[in-house]
Amino acid sequence: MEKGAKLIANIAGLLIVVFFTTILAFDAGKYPAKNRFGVLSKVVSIIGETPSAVKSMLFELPEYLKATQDFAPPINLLEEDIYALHTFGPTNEAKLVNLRNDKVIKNWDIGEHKPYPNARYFAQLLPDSSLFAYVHEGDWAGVISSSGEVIWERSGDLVYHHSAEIQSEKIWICARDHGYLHTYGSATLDTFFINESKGIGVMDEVILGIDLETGATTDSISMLEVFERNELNPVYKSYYGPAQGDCFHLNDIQPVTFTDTLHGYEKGDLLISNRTQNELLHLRPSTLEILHTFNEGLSSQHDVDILGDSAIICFNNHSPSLFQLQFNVENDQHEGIYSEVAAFELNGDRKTELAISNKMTQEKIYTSTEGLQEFLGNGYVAIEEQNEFTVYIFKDDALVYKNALNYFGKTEFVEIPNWTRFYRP
Ligand SMILES: [Ca+2]
Repeated sequence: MEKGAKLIANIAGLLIVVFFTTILAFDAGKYPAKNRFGVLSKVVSIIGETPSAVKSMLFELPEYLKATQDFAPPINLLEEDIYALHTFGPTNEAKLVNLRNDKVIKNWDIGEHKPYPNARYFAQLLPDSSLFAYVHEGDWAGVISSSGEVIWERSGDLVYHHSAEIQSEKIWICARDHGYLHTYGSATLDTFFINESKGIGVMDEVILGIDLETGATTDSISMLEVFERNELNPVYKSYYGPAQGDCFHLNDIQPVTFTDTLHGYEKGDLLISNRTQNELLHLRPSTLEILHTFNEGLSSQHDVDILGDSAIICFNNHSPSLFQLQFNVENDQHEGIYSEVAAFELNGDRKTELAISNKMTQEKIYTSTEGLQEFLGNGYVAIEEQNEFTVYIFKDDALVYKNALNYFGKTEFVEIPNWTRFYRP
């Protein structure tokens, strides 16, 4: 091959590799970590080290942006201030905004910690107006003060993902370690034994507690250990089978805020959203005992919350299959199944449908990944429909806000929401 032709072939090859590694990076929010995809990982690593100016040329239109013109005109009938903490953006910022009037209340610079160019950040506002933040599927987490000072940060330990929930001085976060991530997605995962049955390669997950003041680990609970302690086999139990080793896939860890001896709940127990198993677990961290399970009608659920002290609720995505991509709700294949807020009694029985679920069906709200609900009091409920880039707020079951978020300076685009936190000031 002539030199010129060879050069063109090499450039074309590189572009193809860039294309596919980028696609892999966006697959369900999982990124190609070091060695995860061998040679491909090395290329991604090199791209990750290129100057930001070059990256901005390569990723001018990241997949986590959509054109504003593709959205219907927003609805905003809010009569009260509702704040949203919005985190994703090419500028690595978190912004607390007042949705009623679009006013930016506060801004934090999170810094560049993304493992791939369009990675999403997650943030939680702390009581002293500082910000806990981490990068989804990356290894950085930290607390940034209200004045922008980094109070603490940690990296290189575990990979953090999905939600994190505050329990007074600590925060619970879904995590996994680098070792498992190296082989995740591969056909040759490590084999090990659990409950004296041979598993087929299971990626462990960690229920991680972090001290919000210092960043130190307070709790590190292995899901494999939890399953072993309760004589459960994650592969056998998984609706999807081995699911490429992703047999748990934690989506949310919600601390129990009340004690109810009649139903066996103690303050400090945890509710675990265990996606691949399509169930919620009521776990006592001190004994690793699973006290209740909640699973009727659940499919790929995400955010689990407690409503008052008598109902367990969760955002039930109703995704028809584990790796099903988002598809148009108007498509015949969709069969009229939408996401909902599923509610359970404390003993695990399914409760009567909540009014909000009927509203979600009316609005045809459906997201195959992520998704959350927030009951804000005074009749307000916020819903995040991540795959459609849309945030809804209902007031006494009437839709009073529907919009895509754009606070990063490019009005032609809206950004994907990522566990947007909502507050009523
Ligand atoms: Ca939650």
